Amino acid sequence: MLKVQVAAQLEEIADLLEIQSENPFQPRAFRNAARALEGLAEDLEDVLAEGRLRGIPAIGDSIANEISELVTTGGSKRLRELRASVPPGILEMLRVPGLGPKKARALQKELRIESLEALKKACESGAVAQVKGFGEKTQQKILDGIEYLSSVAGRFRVDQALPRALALLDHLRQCPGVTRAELAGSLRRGKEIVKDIDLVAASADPVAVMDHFLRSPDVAGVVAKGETKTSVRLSNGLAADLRVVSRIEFPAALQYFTGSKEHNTQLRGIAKELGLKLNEYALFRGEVALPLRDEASIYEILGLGFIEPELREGLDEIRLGAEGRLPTLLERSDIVGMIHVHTDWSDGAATLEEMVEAARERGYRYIGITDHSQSASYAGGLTPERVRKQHAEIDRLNSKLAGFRIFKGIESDILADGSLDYEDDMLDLFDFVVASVHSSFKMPQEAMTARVIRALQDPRTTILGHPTGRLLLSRDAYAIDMGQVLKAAGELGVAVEINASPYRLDLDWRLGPRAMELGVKTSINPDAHSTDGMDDVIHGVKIARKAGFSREDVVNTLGIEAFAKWIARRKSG
Ligand code: DGT
Ligand code: CA
Ligand code: ZN
Repeated sequence: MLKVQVAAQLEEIADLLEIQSENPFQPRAFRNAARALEGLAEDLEDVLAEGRLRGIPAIGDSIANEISELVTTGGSKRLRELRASVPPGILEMLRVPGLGPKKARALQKELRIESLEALKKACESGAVAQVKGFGEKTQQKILDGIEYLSSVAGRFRVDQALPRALALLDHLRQCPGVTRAELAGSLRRGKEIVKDIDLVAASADPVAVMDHFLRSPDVAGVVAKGETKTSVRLSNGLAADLRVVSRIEFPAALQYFTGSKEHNTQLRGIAKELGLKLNEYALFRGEVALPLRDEASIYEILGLGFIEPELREGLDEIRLGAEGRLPTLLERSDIVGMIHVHTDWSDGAATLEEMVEAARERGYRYIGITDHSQSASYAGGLTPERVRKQHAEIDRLNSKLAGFRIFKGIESDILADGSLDYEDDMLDLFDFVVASVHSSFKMPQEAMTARVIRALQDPRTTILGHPTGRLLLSRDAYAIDMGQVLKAAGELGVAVEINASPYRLDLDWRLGPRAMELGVKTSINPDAHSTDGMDDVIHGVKIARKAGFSREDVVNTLGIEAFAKWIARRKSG
């Protein structure tokens, strides 16, 4: 069983416990254990086999037993009992943004509400507002949440899908008859939200491959099983489709099932113009299938160079390909600086030293520490005094480090009037400033746009953080005119981050071409709140590639000295 699955089951136990009882300690212990598992770098099976589970600080004896039962049997007695004692509708209610187990328990107790439908009715009749601790505002929030839930139903963030997809792929590649297996669909294209997982495999024995696929540990149910296509449902509700084709058909099938549909339609048009025919099996001239070495051969034959999967959205990639003007996309290895990192000086989980060490281990050459600024009291924002202390600590560490540098940054709140969150002489102490909106989200668009642009005009602002404030599948962007913001950023020389957290992925890739046209640079920032959070950079790189960014467009590809010069340039100008 996968780490993420075990973690999810521990979270479910925590939810169920919290619905059942007011004692906060047990649920918290399960949640901490879930987080510890997610952060585990090694294989869970190995850790378990070597009896090292109890050595993990957040995992006590009883939870360790629970975990080993989950891993070895795929379930646990505790979980089954809890599930049986809590109506399933209540668990479903927890998916409503802002409705936690505590509120769900109160609603069950006071109004006997045990399902989403009942909850919706009770909100509409005004009954929820009457419950102690709820009120009109909460009732409206719940109603909005229910509506949002139905609008995002059946969609998953990339972090909910990618690890499972890679595990399936791994499993498939272990099947003896499989010669090739790849990810296709929206996940291969690097979309931030996906509907399902698509896989394509090549084998002479599709039936054996299908059977092997069904034995993947994450498969919870079979939706359809055929000779060439099998659809399953995974333990988190996500669907996965596997197509098995012959080795000869594989390149065309991979191309077809990678999509997008719009891209494919345009590509077929190009083929037609050349007197060829493209479908999911082959590229034909007349009745003859042209020999294809791999997927890239298709694009070559069609005279398009190679169009990277991330660009295949049916925008202008085919025209660019035909004109030989496709960008050389950013690569993961181009990113050498780890920018936008929180430590336990504010709301991060790890110490400054641990974050520095983690960045070094991952091969980065510098790190930009950005804890929260003083107004962010909810996140342990730094008072001026704490800033000075942190800087002394950074100086101390920097003096010990060779070939690696810590830059002194801050994630400064953009206050409601657009000013930054410290006096100017304080701001001057930082090497760079990431300016972000964390409050007063509900401004009219014009006011929000002016507020953010005012922050960009401060010469101390280096990077605009998560520019629209969206949380994927849970909170919409605030009203803001990104066209104007990008224009200002381009003129002022402020970079706009691609926040690489899979919950954000903000700047949206769809704005990439516009940003580049306006001369806006970006920075791929994990917004890491733990050492593992640094690995979110991979999601940011995919989005940057979708946006069409090249290495030159991204500031944290610069070496130490060049980056230092880049961040200093506005202040001195
Ligand atoms: P998703 O699943 O909504 O996140 O997005 P996709 O792009 O993965 O869509 P999906 O899973 O329905 O189909 C995978 C690919 O298969 C799609 O990108 C292109 C290809 N495909 C599926 N149906 C059609 C179709 O009706 N026409 C064409 N041209 N291609 C299709
Ligand atoms: Ca798909
Ligand atoms: Zn932030």
